[in-house]
Amino acid sequence: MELTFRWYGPNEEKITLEEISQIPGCKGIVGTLFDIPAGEVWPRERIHELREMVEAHGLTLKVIESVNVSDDIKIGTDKRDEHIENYKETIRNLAAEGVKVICYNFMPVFDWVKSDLDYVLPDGSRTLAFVKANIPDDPQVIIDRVANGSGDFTLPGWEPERLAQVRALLDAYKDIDDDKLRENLVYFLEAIMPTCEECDVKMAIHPDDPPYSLFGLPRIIKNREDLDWLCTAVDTPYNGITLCCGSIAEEPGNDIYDILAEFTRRGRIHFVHMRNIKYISPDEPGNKDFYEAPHPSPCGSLDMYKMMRALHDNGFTGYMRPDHGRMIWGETGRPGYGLYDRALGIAYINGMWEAIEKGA
Ligand code: CS2
Ligand code: MN
Repeated sequence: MELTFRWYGPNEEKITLEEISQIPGCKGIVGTLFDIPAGEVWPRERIHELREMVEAHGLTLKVIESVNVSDDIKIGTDKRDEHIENYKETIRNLAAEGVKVICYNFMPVFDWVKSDLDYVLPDGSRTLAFVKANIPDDPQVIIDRVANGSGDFTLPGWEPERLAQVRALLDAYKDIDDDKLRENLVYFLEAIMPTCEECDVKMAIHPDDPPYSLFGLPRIIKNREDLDWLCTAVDTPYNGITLCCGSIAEEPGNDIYDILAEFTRRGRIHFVHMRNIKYISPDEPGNKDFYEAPHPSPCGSLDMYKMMRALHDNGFTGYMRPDHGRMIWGETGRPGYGLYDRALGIAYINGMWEAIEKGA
């Protein structure tokens, strides 16, 4: 298991690589080239530059999050083959610079959705939350809210250029149901798998966040059945999963521990987002509201030890990162992606892994 930390790049971050390199136990950066639009090639020189920057701080660049898949590929327009060729070129360029895992998602229009980016906990810390009653029926309202609530930062998947076209995009998806989206995912994966095998780069899909439909859009990576379908439909270890514990557990009906165990055993989990969430009204039937809790088990609804054991006991050898953190100690910045609380998350995960390994 190798611990990593997500970093958006020098122009997007106020967190420095030096600060990250000082987090004990953190081995690598989960990097990105944030400015390249989905569908275009990531130039080798740009990747090389990023890698040199990262390695100069004693860190590795083995995981990318994300190489976004264009809506043309998700919808299956006549531009998709061109975008797929570009994606393959990006895979080759990444492989040439030593990258091993590519995280991506297949969510239409939006990446993750939360109702609150600044949900205040009793201790004064601020976190991300999903409260159904605060999700408007009209997605435009939430777009405006994200645009106004994320400070100077752009959130992944919520880039202003994309959101400006959101109406047109929602329209373009009107004939895409779950089956059609599945068909398009398989088309994409089958097209790129030979390149992944040749380059030894593993694809790792991020589950839908939240793992149920919003705004009437299709959702296909929500639960155990969906993950099983994915692995079976394109049956090679290069077609794998980013197991985002928080996202999967946002549906309380999902057994996150069993899912971790099964897909680790099947050799399909290449990257893990380790996160705790706290259900806000667990006693109310059907209520799935939650906030993103500090990583330790007692702070949230998930048993972090049980999740880590499920990975360890089934032979997990991939990459892991703490997931979103709260804003604490006066820090401001990109919601979910501050330095301090995520660093606490890494320290906790690291300690737990050492104890499990030595106790085994
Ligand atoms: C991430 C996702 O910030 C986050 O919530 O978990 O944005 C994730 O990076 C993408 O869905 C992966 O493609
Ligand atoms: Mn995640």
